[in-house]
Amino acid sequence: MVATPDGNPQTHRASRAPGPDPASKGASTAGSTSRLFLTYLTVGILVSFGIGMGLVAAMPPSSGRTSTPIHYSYMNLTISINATSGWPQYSPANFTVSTGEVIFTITDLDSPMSWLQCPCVVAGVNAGVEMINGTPVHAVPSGNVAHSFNIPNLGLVVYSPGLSVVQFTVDLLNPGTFGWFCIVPCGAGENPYSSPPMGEAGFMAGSMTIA
Ligand SMILES: [Cu+2]
Repeated sequence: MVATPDGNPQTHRASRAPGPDPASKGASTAGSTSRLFLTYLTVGILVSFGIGMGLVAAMPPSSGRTSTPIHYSYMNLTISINATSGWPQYSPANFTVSTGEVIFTITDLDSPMSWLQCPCVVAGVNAGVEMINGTPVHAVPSGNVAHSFNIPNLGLVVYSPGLSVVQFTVDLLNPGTFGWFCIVPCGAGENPYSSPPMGEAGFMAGSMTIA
């Protein structure tokens, strides 16, 4: 095998394809950089436009409606004093609501009661507020909290002041049966935390079925 005159193919190739001379290199690099920039800019604009049109096609602008609940309904609960036992009682205690957005109204006819240890923060309802006699609140004043309506498995917590009307809205999307109860110490016995109607089914506890 005979060696080539310089014996180095790489050097050979390099000498056959010389790079731009140092004087023109700056201008040429700037030129190709700006061409590259324009290419990227053009591609970027085209891609953005394409994505934009795609989004418009996929999500046509709604005709004035901001949210579109599938279905909404009402559920009315009343807290009154049971004539026989003298205990405060939710009615109905066991009920069924439709899936979708449900607007609850609790009409509390029981007398006002102070519960200063009350956590009293509303949770699990739309916008995080309940309406007390038409006024939206995130936390219920503890000086007058007669009862509550809690569904732990839905993260739902609302409080009902005495002699008031409470309203709240929840999105109940999944069917099922959920237990509810009142956590406000409304027991009629010596210990209001443990005596009936606290925890008493049909009075301060029950079940809500979503169907
Ligand atoms: Cu209660």
